[in-house]
Amino acid sequence: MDSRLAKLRELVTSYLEGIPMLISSPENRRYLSGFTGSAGYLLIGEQESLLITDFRYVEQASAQAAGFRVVRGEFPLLRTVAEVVSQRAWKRLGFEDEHVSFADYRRLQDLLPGVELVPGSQALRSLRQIKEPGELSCIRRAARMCDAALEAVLPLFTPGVEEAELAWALERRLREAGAEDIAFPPIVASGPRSSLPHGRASHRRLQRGDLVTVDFGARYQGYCSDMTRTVAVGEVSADARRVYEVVARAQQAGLQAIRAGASCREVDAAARGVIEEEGFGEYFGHGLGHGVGLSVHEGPRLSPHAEEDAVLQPGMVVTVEPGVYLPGRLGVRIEDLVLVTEDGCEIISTFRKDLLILGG
Ligand SMILES: [Mn+2]
Repeated sequence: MDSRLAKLRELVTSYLEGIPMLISSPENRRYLSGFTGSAGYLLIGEQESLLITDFRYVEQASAQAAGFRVVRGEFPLLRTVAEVVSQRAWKRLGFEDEHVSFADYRRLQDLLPGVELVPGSQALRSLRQIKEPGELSCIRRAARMCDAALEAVLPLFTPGVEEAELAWALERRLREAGAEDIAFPPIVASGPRSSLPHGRASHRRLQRGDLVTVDFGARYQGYCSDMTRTVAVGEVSADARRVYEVVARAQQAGLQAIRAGASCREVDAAARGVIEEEGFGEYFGHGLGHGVGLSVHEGPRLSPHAEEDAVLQPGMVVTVEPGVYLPGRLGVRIEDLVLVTEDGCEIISTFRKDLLILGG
């Protein structure tokens, strides 16, 4: 954790002029301290690192957060945070403005009348983007669980099976393979519902001629995986095949555009261009991808709206997931998890991407 704290201090020095930082989001808290409990704050100054948590977590925090002084706080924990800040006579305090609720912000203001609260989320944006080897092995492991789970449930893709049954079968396989949790509730969207980019599994039963989009992920030691495949139940229409072919080509173009130094906007444009040329541009209404780590959606994002100067760096893990969604008719999305390398990318998801015709 020492190198991570050093990275944080560097970010704080360059953006926040060295002021102490209050960390409240569970992902950053875990990333910086190793503490996995559900409640706690980190206070990181130039000289010391404190972890403030409540009775339930004091023992666990002391074991997990090497290098942190654990302070047992009382409810509400922000009162203890304020006491610590006051004792040190800090005049400014950075905080995660994109995570702290308005109510907690007001509470902090009340408890620390003379202290200037400085928004810090922007400064922390790049903190977790480049993955360390240990993080990568967790992500790879979570991704392998997805590959294996989908392979195992393929026989269930037959007419009459409910989307919800498929979702549960996937979830169960992930847990049996050692996932501590699912990364998010699986998306299983079949037939006309496949035009819903985030269609949660429903009680709709598969029918012959359906496209079925499944988007799911595992969590292993805090780290997420994320993969989407679209498969066919029996023969599908020529339109469906055409859309599948366009999305597959767009996905390939996106993968080929990825390398260290590539602009996040340009990678998105590489895939989007293929879809636009085929006349489906207006049916691809989301970004091409996003970073994945302790959070299933984190930076960097691959999107037309990415920061203009955002570029990929070796060690980033991102998804590449173009889609085309024709309302009320059909949808296709294909998503891989990839690791950015110096001269390209390594595709972490290994499940095949040709159109699978199942249950026929
Ligand atoms: Mn995704």
